[in-house]
Amino acid sequence: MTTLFDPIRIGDINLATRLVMAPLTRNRASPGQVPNDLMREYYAQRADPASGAGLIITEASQISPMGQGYLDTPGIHSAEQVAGWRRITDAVHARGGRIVIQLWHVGRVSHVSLLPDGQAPLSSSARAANSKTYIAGGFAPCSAPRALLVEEIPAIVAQYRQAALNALDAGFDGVEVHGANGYLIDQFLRDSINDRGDAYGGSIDRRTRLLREVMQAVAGAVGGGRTGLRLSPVTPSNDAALDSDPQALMTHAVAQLAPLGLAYLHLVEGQTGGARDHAPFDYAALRRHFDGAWMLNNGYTGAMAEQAVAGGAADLVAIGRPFIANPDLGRRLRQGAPLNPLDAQTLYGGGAAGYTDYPALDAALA
Ligand code: 8OZ
Repeated sequence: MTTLFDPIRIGDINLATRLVMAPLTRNRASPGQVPNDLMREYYAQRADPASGAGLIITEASQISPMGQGYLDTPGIHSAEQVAGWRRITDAVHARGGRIVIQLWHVGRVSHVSLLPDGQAPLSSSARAANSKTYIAGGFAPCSAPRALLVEEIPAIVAQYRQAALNALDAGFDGVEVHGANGYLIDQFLRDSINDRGDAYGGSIDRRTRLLREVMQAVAGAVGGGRTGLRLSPVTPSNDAALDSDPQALMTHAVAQLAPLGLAYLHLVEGQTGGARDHAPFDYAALRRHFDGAWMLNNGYTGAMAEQAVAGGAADLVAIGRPFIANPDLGRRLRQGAPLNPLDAQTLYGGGAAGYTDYPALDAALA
């Protein structure tokens, strides 16, 4: 029987365990959206597969200045950002860990104060997200977007490609494209948001075209075996209303990616950070269209994760919030040790408090 703590090879990446640290936005990058030494300490604390994660997926990181939607999130588009990430990947690898970066374009989930020259956010349509983002001074309603012109789309795809190349320069083991949670790619996928009449809107095949072009570009640049994808078929995050047929949409999206030989697919089941049964969706049926490693996420306890791997529902399980409060979550799950509680006040922004000061078991014993 396979356990959560057995090794696995996903694409070209060897992992010591199947316990994954999910991508978690923490808003602690330095000016210029540059990853810093505090972030390095945070990731390094969680990197040793014997005590932490078999794979770390970084916090979502914007591929371009227009891809940013929240204050102080890191980027992967400037030389300074690549240098900052290099120090982090070196620290993770020194502890025997593996780390991929989540490539992010927020689309309409942004605010003019965060964007170059106060531009309007970009999306598939001009429909505004009835949602909030986090800017200097606190939460603010998302700004009204403008629909990307069809001739602007190749440049967006090229930004994903360049970001993936930058990620390899920064020493990452691979990349995960963020296709979930109502951000740009999801804004093209769903007919609740995408009202385009061109080659990127209308039929399922056209709404999945941006995703397909992005995945082809990224996998073409760094190899399918170093490329993953996160999808959230039914999440309502960021005012992403349900698609009229999520099962058909996701099936087509995933089936069309088969030639790329992706390392893994990462599925958020239900409402991200909320109800796992938020809306009906058959994740096991979707899996039948994918040959790579199958990663599940959302609200997993250690017991649920062990059951999912042992029972074959998942090859890997990504756990988010418990990894914030427990740098040694892997060791705690193996030992059945109690978990530190999460301080929700220190999730977004700030310094070491609630970030790098959660105690490990050995520190608690000492
Ligand atoms: C929480 C706060 C800000 C961003 C996501 C990147 O939902 C996020 C995110 C989560 O995927």
